[in-house]
Amino acid sequence: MKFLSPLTLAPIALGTFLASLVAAFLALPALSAAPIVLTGADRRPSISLDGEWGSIVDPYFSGLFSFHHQERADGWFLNQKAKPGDSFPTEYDFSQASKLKVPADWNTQRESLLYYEGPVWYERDFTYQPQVHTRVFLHVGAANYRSWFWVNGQKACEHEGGYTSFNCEITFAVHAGNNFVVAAVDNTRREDGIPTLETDWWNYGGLTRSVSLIEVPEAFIDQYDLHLSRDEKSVIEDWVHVEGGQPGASVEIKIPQLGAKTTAMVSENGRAVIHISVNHLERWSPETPRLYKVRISAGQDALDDLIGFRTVETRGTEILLNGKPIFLRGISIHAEAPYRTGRANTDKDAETLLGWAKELGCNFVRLAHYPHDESMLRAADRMGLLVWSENPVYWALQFDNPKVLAKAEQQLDEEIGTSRNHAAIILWSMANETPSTEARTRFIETLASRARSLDSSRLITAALLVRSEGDTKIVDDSLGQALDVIGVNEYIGWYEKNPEVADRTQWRIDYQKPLIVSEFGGDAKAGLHGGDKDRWTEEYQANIYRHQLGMLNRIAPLRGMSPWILMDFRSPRRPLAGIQDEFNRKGLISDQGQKKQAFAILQKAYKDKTVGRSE
Ligand code: GCB
Repeated sequence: MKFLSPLTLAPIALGTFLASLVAAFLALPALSAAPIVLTGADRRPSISLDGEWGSIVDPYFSGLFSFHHQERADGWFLNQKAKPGDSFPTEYDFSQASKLKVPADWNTQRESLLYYEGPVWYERDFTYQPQVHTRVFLHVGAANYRSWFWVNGQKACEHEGGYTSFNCEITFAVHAGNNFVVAAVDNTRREDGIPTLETDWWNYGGLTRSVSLIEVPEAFIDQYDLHLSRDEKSVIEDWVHVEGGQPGASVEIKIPQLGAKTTAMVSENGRAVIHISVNHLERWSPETPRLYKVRISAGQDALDDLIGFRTVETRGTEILLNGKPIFLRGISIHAEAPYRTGRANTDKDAETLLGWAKELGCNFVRLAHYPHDESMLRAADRMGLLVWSENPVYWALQFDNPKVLAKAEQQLDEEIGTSRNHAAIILWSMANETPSTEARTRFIETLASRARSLDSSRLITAALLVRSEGDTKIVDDSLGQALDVIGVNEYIGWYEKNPEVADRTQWRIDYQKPLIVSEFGGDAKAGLHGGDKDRWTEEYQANIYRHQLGMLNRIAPLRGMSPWILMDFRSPRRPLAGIQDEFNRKGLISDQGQKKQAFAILQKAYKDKTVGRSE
């Protein structure tokens, strides 16, 4: 993310139209060292900017670019109001423009925007009272895909990546009284984007997650990582980073329910190393999703998080949760809102989706194909569902483009930085179904080692493609070397042959590592019935599940599965009229909540534990 250094802009007089113009001219921001990640942002007091925003659909991006495509100094971010006698026409007016709700995608809010891909402007007024010795950030839960933010006409930041939160510092731009924020959000798919041009989900655009203002003191807790040590029994470790913290300043951690407390010192790099011995800790697990209140304080700053403590590691082909082998009875989930469609983003959406996963007998969910929102992760922590968290490195990116790698690294940093304290997350997935090329392998190996250096307490995975020789499926993608857990997607019985072929399929896996079948399945329209051989019927889909379950039990290192998918989701790749109607219908549940026959089949296998070993 690019953002303006407050120092660069401090001398510019605030508030006046002229100042805004100057600022806009100077606007090409100095790149600052590292973007601020606010871990536990949802646990801080904030001023919500959710609600109705003025909006202008701008397919030619005329609000930002002149007729010769130069960046305008008088763009719509100035939020001008025409005055009598003006010597120029003002061709936009946010106060009269139609409204869009935030948080929400624009596609499902306005019929004319269902297929829209391009820029949309948003504007909202807010009153504010700056406090001394306080920094203020515009916290954006997610804006798909690129976004630009201005406050009172001054550029605050630009961001790329549609599924992670980010923070724009606006301390330099706000003043007492009435203020306004203008955002431009552009969901145009890009060849050099992550994801890239091709996906199999709807390209929901807009401010799809909440927007708020977060105030912090000059020195503040920006990131922390607190987890149970794998090496030392009953020790919670790792660090708290204090942005602007002086070396020698102290950080305090308290876990009242454990009677635990420690003080640590901030070192030169802003981090305080944490090491707390705890007694009688109840470890977080799907059966006992125990969360503890953890109070973190540093100088003037403090916040309470709710954290569960558990370990996860591998031993040979086992996955060990709290030292014990576990089988991951999972399901894949898109962030598609149940019943109403569109981007899921509320606690209720999360509880409905994860409630269905629990009803299915799951202890695990694969949150595909991008980082899901904080509500989902909090709900997984509370409900006891282990999570595979995934970045949008999906299909064929420009793996040989260093700029694309930099974007993937930035998105990974944001994903891990914001969600590293969720006990539910056990796996960081680096990619889904990427082509096996050297450039791809190098690219994803770089991401995997970055993920490990950011967080060594979790496991690294990716969903790989498999190849076939006759009736044998071979897992030998060289990317497997960089992974702790191998994920594989296969569609026997749907894209490939018929469901019965699973009965004679053998598997050759060239890695001595745990394996998760991260996708299998087939489409069925809820309520459409026929015989086992009639595609698109519930019976056909159920038959795929029956045969797949038998086959999966013959894969020796199988330690988990997350069939594709819990609920039908919108996808423009799926136009078959009367059946798909632009929904991927591989859900066990329709987008309107109707359970298909395959739901009961998987549920029975999970509840009776007839699939999977090592538990
Ligand atoms: C896949 C992809 C997933 C698709 C699914 C399908 O292999 O990973 O994103 O939606 O297949 O339905 O074809």
